Amino acid sequence: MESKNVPEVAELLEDSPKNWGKWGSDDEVGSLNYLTQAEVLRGVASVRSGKTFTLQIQMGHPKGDPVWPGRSQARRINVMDKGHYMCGKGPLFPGLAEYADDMMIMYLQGSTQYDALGHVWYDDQLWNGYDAKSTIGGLDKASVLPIAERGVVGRGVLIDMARHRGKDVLDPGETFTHEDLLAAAKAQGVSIEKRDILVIRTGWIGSFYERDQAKFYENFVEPGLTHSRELVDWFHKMEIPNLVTDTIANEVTVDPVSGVALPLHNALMRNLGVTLTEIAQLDPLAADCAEDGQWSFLYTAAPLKVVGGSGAPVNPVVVK
Ligand code: UVW
Repeated sequence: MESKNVPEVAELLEDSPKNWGKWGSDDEVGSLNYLTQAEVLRGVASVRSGKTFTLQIQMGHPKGDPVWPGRSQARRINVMDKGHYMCGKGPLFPGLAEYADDMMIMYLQGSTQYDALGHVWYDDQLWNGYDAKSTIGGLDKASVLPIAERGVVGRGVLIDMARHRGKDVLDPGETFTHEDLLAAAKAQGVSIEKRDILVIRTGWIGSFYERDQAKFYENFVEPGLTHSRELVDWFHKMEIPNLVTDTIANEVTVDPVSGVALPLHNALMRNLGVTLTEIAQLDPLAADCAEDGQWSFLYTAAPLKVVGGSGAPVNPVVVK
């Protein structure tokens, strides 16, 4: 992805704002600190009907699972089932109860997931200034564990960019900005409020199951937010704690202006401590929001407690 004219991410983000030190020199959850008890209650106050939605994609879907190119899909392996008993290999318990057992091999970013704040960095420093060497052999600092221990609860707001543009799914590489989000919110009749968990639908992950897989990964570039200083300042000013999207990487894969890959992972996650949630399934939630006109809700999530993990799977639950 590198080319002679592409600046280094450090150069692109030279004056970009940082929240390092804001919550202490040992902080590992960043902008989740904005989700105080008052924010939890603001989320609870948005509940109207009691309808619930889960946002994880299926693991081991018959059509495959969408993953970042180069990662392999999660593999579930049966290690015990009726077949073992049928050929005399099942353990004989007193009372003769039988059981099934299985294991899974997967990338921790290989399903709907939270990125640890230390997942991506530049200039040898992670979130809060931690040394990038602390990632060697497992993340000693800013792993997914503190996010998992804390949990994420607040008011979520869904912005349906695909619907706003009159499409089922945005095009590969199609970009949008915070101004577009605000225009879509206005059209939906909802406001993006300070400290909202920002959930953005592009239709991309849902389309994975309808497309030929080779085509999905061909010249891989997703639709998504694109970097600008104004956008980063907006996230900073709005104190957005968590960005959730139905794409694999939360932003347009390669920024079309600078040519830098994944600049928002650095500008938002490394520098501001915004947690990123990727590969969410948002189509059923979006369809319901379009029907009842309610685009805000209580959002709750807690990734798995993986010690030293650079990310972990999650099944967020939304209550409307
Ligand atoms: C990469 O690590 C490249 O992306 P993601 O944050 O989507 O897992």
